[in-house]
Amino acid sequence: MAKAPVRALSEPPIPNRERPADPAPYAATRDELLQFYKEMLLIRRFEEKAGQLYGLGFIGGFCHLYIGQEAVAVGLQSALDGDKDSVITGYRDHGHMLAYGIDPKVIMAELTGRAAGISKGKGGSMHMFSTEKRFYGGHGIVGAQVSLGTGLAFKHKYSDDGGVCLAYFGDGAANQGQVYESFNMAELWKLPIIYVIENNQYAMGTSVNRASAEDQLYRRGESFRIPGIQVDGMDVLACRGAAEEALAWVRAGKGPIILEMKTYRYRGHSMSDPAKYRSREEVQAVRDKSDPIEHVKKLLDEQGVTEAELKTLEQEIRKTVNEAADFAESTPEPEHAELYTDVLVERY
Ligand SMILES: Cc1ncc(C[n+]2csc(CCOP(=O)(O)OP(=O)(O)O)c2C)c(N)n1
Ligand SMILES: [Mg+2]
Repeated sequence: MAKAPVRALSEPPIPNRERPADPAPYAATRDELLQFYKEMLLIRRFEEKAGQLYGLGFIGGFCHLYIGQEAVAVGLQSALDGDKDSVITGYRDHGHMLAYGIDPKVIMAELTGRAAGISKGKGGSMHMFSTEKRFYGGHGIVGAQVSLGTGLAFKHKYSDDGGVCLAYFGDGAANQGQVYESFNMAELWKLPIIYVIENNQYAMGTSVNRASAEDQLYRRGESFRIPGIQVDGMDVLACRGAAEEALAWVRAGKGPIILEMKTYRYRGHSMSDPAKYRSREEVQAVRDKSDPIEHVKKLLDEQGVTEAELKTLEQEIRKTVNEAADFAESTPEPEHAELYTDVLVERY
């Protein structure tokens, strides 16, 4: 009997699988580019203000800022269908909410623990939710949103609603066991989900290279036959281009896909971070060379958008953020009776 051919270990894997095409950068119109700029700048100014309010004692508990990573949420979410797709993320969630067009006032009021906050002031920074917008949190358990997101994708498939789930998680979360159980099910059942690894290079104080045997995180789905694409997460057009490719893959019924977004967190992990694990020069070099907002600013300049136009925009954004902060400081805290509501959902 003829023996099955033996492949040398050094040979590349058998190319028996279809792969997504390499994404092209999104060809944005002038107006779309302006919109990206606006949304990214809103996230940045909002987060700076949140940092200040934290320092002043208006915000309690944990608070993880998204500064530096703005292009990821804005680029990816701009490609979604707001009527049917869903989003889930971890605790670094303010930017994702803002990129979804959720009112900055109710996000800031959630941060300050007020009744008008999007989770009635009971969730805080890490547990923001808007089921109305199909934004399912806001989760403090590292990696939990990957399994929950896989459940959301199951729901999309089960009810045949045409939706896709975008499930964000970090480079640190990518080493959690439940991520791989989820990958297996998602591919087996061809669930409509895009796994977005926001590789901001650090999990608290541990760099990705110190913690990950395979640090090319887009490859993490290989043994489950889930394709992956590595994306410049500091370039909003690259992010949007990758989202288009990933959505086309998933919407065609080909199952899950992984996007590894190479990005960078400028601020500390949370509001208390000794910052001993990297140098100031490292952070400054990224700010100088790869800032996602400066990048779009240059593109806008090439499109003939003037400094004066950008200044007006900046003033509008500062006004929006200041109004959100004033609201968040002045609106009342929840009634004590609220301790007993939203604790259990009963279904009959
Ligand atoms: C299951 C679990 N383990 C540990 C923690 C503590 N913890 C909070 S954030 C974090 C780092 C996660 O890093 P990463 O996934 O890269 O996300 P990033 O903070 O960079 O956005 C850890 C270990 C936790 N919240 N949950
Ligand atoms: Mg990280």
